[in-house]
Amino acid sequence: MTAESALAARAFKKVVALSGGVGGARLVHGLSRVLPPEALTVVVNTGDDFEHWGLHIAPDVDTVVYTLADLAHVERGWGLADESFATLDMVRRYGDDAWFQLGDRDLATHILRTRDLQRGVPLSAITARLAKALGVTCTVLPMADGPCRTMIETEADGTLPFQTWFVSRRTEPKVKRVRFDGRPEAAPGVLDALAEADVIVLPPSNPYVSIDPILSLPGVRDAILTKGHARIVAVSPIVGGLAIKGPLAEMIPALAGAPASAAAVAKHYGAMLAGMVVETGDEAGLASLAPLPVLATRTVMKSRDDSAALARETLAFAAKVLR
Ligand code: FO1
Repeated sequence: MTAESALAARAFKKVVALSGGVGGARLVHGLSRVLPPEALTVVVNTGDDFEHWGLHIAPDVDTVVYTLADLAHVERGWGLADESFATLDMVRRYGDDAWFQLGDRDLATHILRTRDLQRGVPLSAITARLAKALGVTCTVLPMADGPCRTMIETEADGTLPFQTWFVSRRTEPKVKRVRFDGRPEAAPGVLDALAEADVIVLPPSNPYVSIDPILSLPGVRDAILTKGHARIVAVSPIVGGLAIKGPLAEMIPALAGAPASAAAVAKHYGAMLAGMVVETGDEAGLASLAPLPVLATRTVMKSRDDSAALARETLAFAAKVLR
């Protein structure tokens, strides 16, 4: 750690990260290694949540919690590392729906979450209990306790629930529009954390289906603008015109009418941005958005050390631009 980045980590008493699944979880893991637990709050997208086999699945919440607990399957990007699929095999034997792969150990999470939801416990309280049991020490908040479902309006196949489009249809139907069904209140703690944050980090998550659901909740944009100056530092999920994982590179031309680039992502967030972290080589396109401060560095996170290095650099950059 350079003296500068160590100082930056200490400069911030309150850091909030908004996160989707794998890309978000990786940077959040890095932030959790650089910041003391009381300084980090992660607000996680629940637009991907859905019911499957009668269970409430919260894929991004689980990806973030498993990653923070060092239990995640790193290459796959979802589920647990030490996993088996005997239940899924049996479901297949019955000739039933096996398009969404729930692992045997992962099922424990969904069973307990569903049981407690049926008893009236809010998703945020359930998440806090499960995360604590797995040894997670920072605060992980699902964005809302009530449903806000990401729906994908496609060119040729009508409107599909997110997981149907993403997993069952492999993101093949071309996207025309993304909408969110439901506008619940933000979960307890979300608006206060955002209003009080010294810096809000947007990790390399998909803006349309991972971050926008969070921004769509009542009061979230106002909480982000509370201090009267931009406090968001975003890490670009587009590297060299491609998405590291997922369908974002095809979604940007379809939804923004522009080639996939870090600049297109920066434009999407607009005036909320205080700075943008991009892969070295991608900074050229951002010149047109000057005076937006840009840090060009290595953003691809292949290891936990990469995640921690990017977290440190992002915080050091944020300390400079928010000074
Ligand atoms: N993604 C897939 O592509 N195929 C799957 O079978 C699958 C199962 C799965 C089970 C639990 C879980 O928490 C996530 C799972 N995911 C799967 C990932 C998930 O659908 C998406 O990656 C996120 O919703 C997007 O962030």
